[in-house]
Amino acid sequence: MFDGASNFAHSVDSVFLFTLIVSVFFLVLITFLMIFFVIKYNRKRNPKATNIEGHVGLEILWTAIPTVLVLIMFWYGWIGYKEMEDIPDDALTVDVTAMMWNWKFKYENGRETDSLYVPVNTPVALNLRSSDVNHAFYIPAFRIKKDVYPGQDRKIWFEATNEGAFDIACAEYCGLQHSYMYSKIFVLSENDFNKWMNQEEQIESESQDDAEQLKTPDEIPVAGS
Ligand SMILES: [Cu+2]
Repeated sequence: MFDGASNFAHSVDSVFLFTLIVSVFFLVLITFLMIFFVIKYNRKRNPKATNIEGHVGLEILWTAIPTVLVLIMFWYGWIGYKEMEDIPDDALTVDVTAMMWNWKFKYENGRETDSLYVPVNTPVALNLRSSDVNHAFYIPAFRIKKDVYPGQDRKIWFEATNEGAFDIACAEYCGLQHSYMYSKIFVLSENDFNKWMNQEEQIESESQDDAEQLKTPDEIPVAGS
């Protein structure tokens, strides 16, 4: 579960884990107290009802503790959010276009691909736009997600910390084939990335081979049939 591969993974996972632990703790505590009091104050043991007045100390305590806990959740969530909004000036920029039902990536040198290629340990900024309906750009392993709307440019950034291939998904229902709107992000070493960028023609033909291979009938997912 905690195998994130970007600079945001640690902070997002920490807030998630903290929230989960607090929630489970109170779920168990409150369930236990409920059952305990139902048994303790049942009709057989307490045939005559009594009116219990409040307890100021207790009320302050059970107001103060949850308030502090949610403020801690808010604070760390806010710090993480600020970091995500604060795009480094030297980031490599890629234009991302969402459409029914795939993603297009356009690099600074004009090159276009269906999968996203980025160098490891380098800040990458994505300009997100949609050419039709609402989508959401989502890389689960990087813990980043942002809605993409037509007519509005939005930005997101990350720094990949591990080389490898990770899923890109659309996280906003955008029509019949929404569930097939997957792509891949390939995180390469800086050297490999530069080679990839400069060896345009060779890679283009490679990716054409890939595309042709994918077109064998049994590899095409059949939608809704
Ligand atoms: Cu979509």
